[in-house]
Amino acid sequence: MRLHTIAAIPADGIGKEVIPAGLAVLEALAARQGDFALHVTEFPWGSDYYRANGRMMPEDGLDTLKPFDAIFFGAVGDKDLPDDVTLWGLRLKICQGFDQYANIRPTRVLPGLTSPLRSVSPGDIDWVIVRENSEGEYAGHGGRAHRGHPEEIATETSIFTRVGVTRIMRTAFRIAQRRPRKLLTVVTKSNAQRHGMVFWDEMAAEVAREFPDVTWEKELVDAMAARMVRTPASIDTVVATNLHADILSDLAGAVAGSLGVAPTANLDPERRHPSMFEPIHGSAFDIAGKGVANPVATFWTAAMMLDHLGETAAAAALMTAVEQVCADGVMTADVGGTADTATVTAAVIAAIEG
Ligand code: GGG
Repeated sequence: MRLHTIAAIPADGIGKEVIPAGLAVLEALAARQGDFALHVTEFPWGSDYYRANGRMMPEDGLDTLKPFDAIFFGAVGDKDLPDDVTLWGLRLKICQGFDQYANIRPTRVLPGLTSPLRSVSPGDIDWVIVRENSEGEYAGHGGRAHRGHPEEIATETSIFTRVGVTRIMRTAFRIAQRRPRKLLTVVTKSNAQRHGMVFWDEMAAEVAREFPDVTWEKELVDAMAARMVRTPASIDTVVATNLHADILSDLAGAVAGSLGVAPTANLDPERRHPSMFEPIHGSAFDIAGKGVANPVATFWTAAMMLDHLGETAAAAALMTAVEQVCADGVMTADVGGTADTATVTAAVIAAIEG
């Protein structure tokens, strides 16, 4: 019996609803497969923890998480706390603390779902967006001066390093290389941002020499947004900076039906630290506590976590069950259904148990 240790951090808002749903599905899957087990430890960190302790996670939180095989994360964000406090205090602290520099965001239109774009047929979208997850616009560099005065200034400095850019390029080229079309689009804004973004283009060209079997192209981020809507079938694997890929992947989720189905993996590809798996969506406090959140993004995220842990058969079985339930029309309101979180979860568990 293979044993995997999982740190579960539901955190805020609908994270507290979708992570228990994901854990229930994982438990059913492990019981069904019979050859692996998950040992889950839950951590009550996030905005409620902040209200009680003045911080989003304990000071030694990263040391606590380090021995785990993977982290299963919900969402961060609270209507009464500043977003930058909650984001930097938990999600970014873990991503940057464990150097999870590769954020992988697959997009497909799942069976039974429809894209809001009338021109899109389900097979048109099969993308993987690779988000640089450790530096760039999220480097945290900048400052404020002359607060409250007419001459007040604020700076936010993007930092791109040779190590940071080449390693994300290599990750993206490797992913593109494993996919049938072997096509990588490198997204920048190098016409306007003539230092960091031109550096990205140069690093792409340099790393591309290691992958002669991969076709690659450059695209400006604004043109890429239009292309995702107008000619989605022309896209396969995409690599972009922390901020650009964050924006493009929200668009991708919406184009594929809903952010409620979009998964993500924050990987340390060298496996020096645990990687973290989470739905792309945030805490969605407008629907939190109502039991109506779409758990599909979390189930897909759980499948990515299983893949990472080497449980590829279980990951495939989970995606088959999710696709069957979506095709049967058991869906939440964000994708046109009437089911609640518990109903979708029960249907996926039933499909797993066959
Ligand atoms: N599960 C993803 C999540 O909680 N995201 C919250 C958020 O505000 N993210 C902003 C970002 O990652 O750029």
